[in-house]
Amino acid sequence: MTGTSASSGSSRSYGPPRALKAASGRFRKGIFGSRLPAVMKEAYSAQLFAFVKQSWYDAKGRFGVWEGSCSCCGLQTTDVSFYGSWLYVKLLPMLEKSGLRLTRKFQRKSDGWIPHFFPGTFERIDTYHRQDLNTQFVLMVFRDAVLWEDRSFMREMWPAVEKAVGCARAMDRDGDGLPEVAPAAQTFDSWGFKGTAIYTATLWMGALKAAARMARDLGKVGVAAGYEADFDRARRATIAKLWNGTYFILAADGGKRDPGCLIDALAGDWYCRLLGLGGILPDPMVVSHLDAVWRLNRKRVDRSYMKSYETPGETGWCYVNGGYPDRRRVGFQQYEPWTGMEYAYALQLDLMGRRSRALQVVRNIHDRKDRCGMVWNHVECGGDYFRPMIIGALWDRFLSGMP
Ligand SMILES: [Ca+2]
Repeated sequence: MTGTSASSGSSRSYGPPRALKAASGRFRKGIFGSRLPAVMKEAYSAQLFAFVKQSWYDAKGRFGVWEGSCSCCGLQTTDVSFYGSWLYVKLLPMLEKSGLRLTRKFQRKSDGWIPHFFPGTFERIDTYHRQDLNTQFVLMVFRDAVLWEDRSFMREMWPAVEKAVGCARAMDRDGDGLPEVAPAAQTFDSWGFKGTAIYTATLWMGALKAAARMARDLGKVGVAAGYEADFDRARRATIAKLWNGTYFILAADGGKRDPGCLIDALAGDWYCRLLGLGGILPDPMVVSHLDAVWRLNRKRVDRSYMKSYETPGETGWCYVNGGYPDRRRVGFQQYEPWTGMEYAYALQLDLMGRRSRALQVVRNIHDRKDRCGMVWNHVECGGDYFRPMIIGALWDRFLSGMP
């Protein structure tokens, strides 16, 4: 098979056709010949299909994945790559490395802020300064160094990690050890969290835990101790401000508490668990939160009001981004589901020993997309969206036989 370089227009050989066909056959057999549930095979291969369509590798070796089809948003969007890059981080480490190095190259010099995305070119970045990017970058660097057992990559990226942590810390304006969030300045960009938000709080704690481990591994004992003290303080403040006895509420702003139950509230927690760092919050609280999501966020698709991400003919169960005990609706990004977040929820369930529920979530997504003919094209901001590629992490857990 020969391919054509999009950037140069030249024809380039990717190896003998027969060898490529045989390798592709083995790869396919590895998926469909496995003993995993059929729905997992379908769901995983569907995202591989989207990945092939959506990835961009140029003649200079720069790599990125479109956030959505039809050139939606940008390439290698940090807050979406945080999820989607799990699909290829083990399969294609050099591509993942290239993506993170490119992101580091455009880190803001004055304060260490990590860029949001590349707007259809690798020559520049957009100017959307979201608050989750710095902590997500730190967690991705740690993940890649751990998965590849690559101390030199960790060392290479360390200065950028230290600056990103400093940038996130500066967002704590009331001195409680947790960054405050500006409305719409995180991945739920049309849903304005206010004050201390659980999503950014767990990302901050996860980043501190990962950065502390990297500092220890690199012999920076004093830096590690500082991060560990910051982590303990942030953890105490999170539980004091955001735990309601059953689940972690969406946000607290002064005396005002938003009781929303966010599907991926514990993003920093599952990242750390997956990478062998243990949880950042107590197991019973994490399990209780996941159970609350099951009660409050599990809904039947209702196209009378779910209009942004659903397709005609889509029916069945979904897990919306935000649930409320009084069933209020505060915005479309709250009362509708994103499949990438639903897969992240399935992953957390599996990490906490709820495999049958994890599989049920995957099956619910697959069944409702099957009914509307969108198994291979999940829509968030544009089709063939990057975020659902997180299913690669769940696939790896199922494949390795982890309980
Ligand atoms: Ca604070």
